[in-house]
Amino acid sequence: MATATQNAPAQTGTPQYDAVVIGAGVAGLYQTYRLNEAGFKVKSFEAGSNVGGTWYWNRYPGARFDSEAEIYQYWFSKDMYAQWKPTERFPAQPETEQWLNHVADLHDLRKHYTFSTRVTVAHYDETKKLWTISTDKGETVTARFFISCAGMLSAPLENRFPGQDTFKGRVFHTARWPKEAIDWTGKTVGVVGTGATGIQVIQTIASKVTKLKAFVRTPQYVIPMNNPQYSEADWDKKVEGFEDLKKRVQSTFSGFEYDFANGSWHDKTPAERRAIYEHYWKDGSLALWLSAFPEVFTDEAASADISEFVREKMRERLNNDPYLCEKLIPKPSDYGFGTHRVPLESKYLEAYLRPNVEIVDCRESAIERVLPNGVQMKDGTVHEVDILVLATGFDAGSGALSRIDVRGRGGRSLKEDWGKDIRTAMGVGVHGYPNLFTTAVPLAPSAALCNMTTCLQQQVDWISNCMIRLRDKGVTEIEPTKEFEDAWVQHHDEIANATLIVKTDSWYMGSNVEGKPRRLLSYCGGVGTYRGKCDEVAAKDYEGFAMS
Ligand code: NA7
Repeated sequence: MATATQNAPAQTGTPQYDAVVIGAGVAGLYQTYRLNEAGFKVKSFEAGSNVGGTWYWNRYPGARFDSEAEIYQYWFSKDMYAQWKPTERFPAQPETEQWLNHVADLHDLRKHYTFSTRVTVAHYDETKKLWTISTDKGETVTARFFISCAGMLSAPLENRFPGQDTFKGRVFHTARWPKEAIDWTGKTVGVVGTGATGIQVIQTIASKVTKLKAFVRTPQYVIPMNNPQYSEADWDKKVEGFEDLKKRVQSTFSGFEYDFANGSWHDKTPAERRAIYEHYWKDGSLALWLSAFPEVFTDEAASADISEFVREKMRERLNNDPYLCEKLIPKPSDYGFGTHRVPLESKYLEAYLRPNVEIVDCRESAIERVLPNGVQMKDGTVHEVDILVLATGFDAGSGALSRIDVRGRGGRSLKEDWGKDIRTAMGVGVHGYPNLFTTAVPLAPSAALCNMTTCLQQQVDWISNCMIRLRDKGVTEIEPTKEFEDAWVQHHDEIANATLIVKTDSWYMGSNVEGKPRRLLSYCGGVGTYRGKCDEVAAKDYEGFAMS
């Protein structure tokens, strides 16, 4: 089969590769697989020493996903789906990392990769119509297309506090967790952050450490995870539903199996609403958030109602202890349930009932700096700790690419462009950056609000099919037009601004990173709608994209 490289007209320069892919996570592995299957010459780089992406880096205690194992899947091979049998409804990090290793082995994907190598520079040459890509190991390669599968939550906010380098004990960001086991015995451990990650850490290590100091700033609405074991027979039943499930996740609001199915919140009586909440609560999944009522995302009254339901459940679990309830339950004035990421947890709240767990309220007094022996607050209080865990999150969506020196037309810098305003064309490209394809960047569902495997595969398929089409047409350059990108941004903003999410500070809005332009990262029109729009562009031979 002829490759795009072989088809390239001489005046465009002949790159070494048809495509360079960054990342060996869920998206990068699949992108590498698809391009190789289609006969493209592909070179992939991964900063980690092995495959796994998120599941390679986030090996902190308690790490597991909140998507059911039957949908956190690749859909291109039923045999592969049948072969790898998850042991739980929500498997933990080691099992997911093993699964991605299995996928890489099965399809012999490692041969395309250079591991332990970070892409640091990617410059587009307008004359030759190719990208020159350099790494931190000194390698430089050229490729017609540059494809980022670098992840939406892969740029950790590590250096959060002054004085961190003076700390005498060990300090870990959760996304840079060491491979060796940590000995917690006899240790006082500080955990900063109570997002989905901090919650998993706290609930897991509370019983192992001598003392745990949880630095809490914004309390969370949480849902207890129902995580039954899966037997082989359970899995075989799931395999029977493979085709239906594959179709279903492509059309739901969030790429999960469940979808809004209860009509309007307004049409229900308080008792009916309550029964629906209770039903989903028992399910112990994200269904309460992503399928109870759509108005949870848009309507103040619905939001207040479901938020109070969750608060009530949380109060019960905290034995109605006034101090704990005050510190750990969001107030109506804080934000509404589901306007930022809802974590599933396992006895997280109960961890605070233990005598060895202490809350440090960062709203009363903020963290000022890290000292050699602990953490100093603004009011001068010092909390001595032996180990400091930073569950402080990520520069989400745009961070991974912004940390690379990406230059498009006329040497324009993506970091500078996104530093002013985060814009993309459907999340698969950026005007001004020809032959750049993106996954898991802002303005697509894969930037945040989606079952990631569903949304990443859809983008990879779109990109791969587009490249095949370009090859067939003998086209060497593609770029979203400014008009198309502007229209997409406007469409995205219209939907985003109709939600309550834009009123809440969190990484969904980029507000966790100082100076980051505020915009809802995730496209919120629904996964099915997004897919339809992407398909429509492809069906119209990539309308909105200039080709030459
Ligand atoms: P998140 O959800 O961004 O959480 C970060 C946490 O760190 C959050 O509780 C922050 O409080 C806290 N934080 C950050 N800076 C500080 C300072 N200076 N002082 C006190 N507390 C601080 O990141 P996660 O890793 O938990 O989750 C990211 C996603 O990964 C998650 O949503 C899943 O999709 C998987 P704040 O809320 O800003 O007050």
